[in-house]
Amino acid sequence: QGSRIAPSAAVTEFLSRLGEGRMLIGDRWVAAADGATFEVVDPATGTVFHRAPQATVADVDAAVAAAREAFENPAWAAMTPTARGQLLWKLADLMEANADELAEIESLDNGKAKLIARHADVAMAIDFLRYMAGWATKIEGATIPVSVPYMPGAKLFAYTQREPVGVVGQIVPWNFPLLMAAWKLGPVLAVGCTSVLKPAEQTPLSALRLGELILEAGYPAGVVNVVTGFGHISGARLAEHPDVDKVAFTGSTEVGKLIGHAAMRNLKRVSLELGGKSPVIVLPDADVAQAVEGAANAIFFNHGQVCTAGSRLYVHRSIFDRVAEGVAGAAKGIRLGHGLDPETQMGPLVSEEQASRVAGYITKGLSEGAQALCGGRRADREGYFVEPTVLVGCAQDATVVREEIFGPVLCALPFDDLDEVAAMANDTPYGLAASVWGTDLRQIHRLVPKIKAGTVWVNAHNVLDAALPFGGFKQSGWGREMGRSVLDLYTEEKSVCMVV
Ligand code: TXE
Repeated sequence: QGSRIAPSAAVTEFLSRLGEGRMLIGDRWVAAADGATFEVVDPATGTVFHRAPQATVADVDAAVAAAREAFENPAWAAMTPTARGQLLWKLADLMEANADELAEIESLDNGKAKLIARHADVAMAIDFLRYMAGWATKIEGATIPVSVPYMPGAKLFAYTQREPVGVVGQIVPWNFPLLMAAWKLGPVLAVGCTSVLKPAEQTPLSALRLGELILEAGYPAGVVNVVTGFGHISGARLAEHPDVDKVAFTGSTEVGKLIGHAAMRNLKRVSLELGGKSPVIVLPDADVAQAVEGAANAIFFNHGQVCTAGSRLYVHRSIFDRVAEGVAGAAKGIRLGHGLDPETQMGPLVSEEQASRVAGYITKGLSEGAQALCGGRRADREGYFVEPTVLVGCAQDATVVREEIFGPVLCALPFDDLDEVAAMANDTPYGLAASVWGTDLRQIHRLVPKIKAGTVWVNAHNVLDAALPFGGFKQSGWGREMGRSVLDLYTEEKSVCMVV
């Protein structure tokens, strides 16, 4: 077991290059201004294997200054769209050449299985950057016919153009550290903004490795800066910084509201991708085997640490027991283990805090009257493992049905008709995603428009594509990432009107 989970030579070298705490400001790898560091922990064992710089307000200020300088540097500001696209493609190629190492770093830092990190996180990050590389040359405006009543006879020519919004502060979470960094940096690099990226304190490493690859690709100094540190210090400074033009955040709704407030003080642009409590709705005519497998993946993928996790399962009463027991059966078969062990299907949760939080929710659910069809506790082993859990018998207003748990915990509830399930699905402050499982297209088409969510999947869950806009209704967020829509978040539209 021991040798199978030892880090590779490439990862060991990367960690020793970083040494005792280095982060990227401009093109320099620097320690925090006061030399402070924080622990980077392997969540499968609880051991500290690295220390990262704990950025201070002064460090964030230095990174923002570097980003501002880069934004104005002709080497970046005057780079042609074609060259920006080529550079982004080159970065994606470098990530592909180092994909195995990136996946291993992600697995060590976050706990997820390396195989999944390679084929989901890293592969999707590369795919997204290539998709965004294509947009670099397609950021267009429009010509608009205009006629002004108080200028009779005037000949006017008007058009719009899109310009990069400027210096962007980007704060990302720990559940998909590299992929979230790529979602944030892709549009920055396509449209010509610059970034100060702050990875989550639980998972700083893949963003630092990405920083190395960004310099290797040939980006001018300061186009991307990576500051590692705590949310309430470096994250909060980024959100309020007067010289940051836009803040982009993925994380909890609670922190999203703080960031929104801070951004509003200077009327900064802000985009927020926040929490969810996504419903999985199984109609009476669904293919039961398919729905069971789909519902299990919807909640257990990435250990339930997914903003779109299908954490509420609503099943038509006629097939409720078969589906709920089916998902519990699937959960019992999941092999827990260290992310670097090739046999592992589910790793630990990211931190002790997250594991005890999730276990606390399970205890609360059971005390509020739920029964566990499987799991129901922390796994009896070292590290931050929680057993995949299926709860039944929960009331619609139970805490476990209402709050985002962000762990492998599913609440299954029965329903009787479409209007009832639509109301139950929408009975949440969140509105990120939902899935509907069934074969009767008329019923599905009736249900989809009733669901208040940014994404609705049919006979699938968690299918994300670079070309599909992604974001939340209600308290799940503000703005749409990915697809063509993300360009609007990173550009200002300028109207130009001339008398000819
Ligand atoms: O998230 P935070 P946490 C949810 C999920 C989870 C809960 C807590 O329910 O259980 O949040 O996780 C930075 N100003 N999600 O506490 O705090 C922080 O450093 C500026 C859902 O880890 O939101 C990190 O980089 N930044 C979610 C990032 O915010 C601040 C993914 C996310 O951390 C800050 C993660 C502040 N005051 C958690 N405080 C999703 N929707 O995908 C923290 N940060």
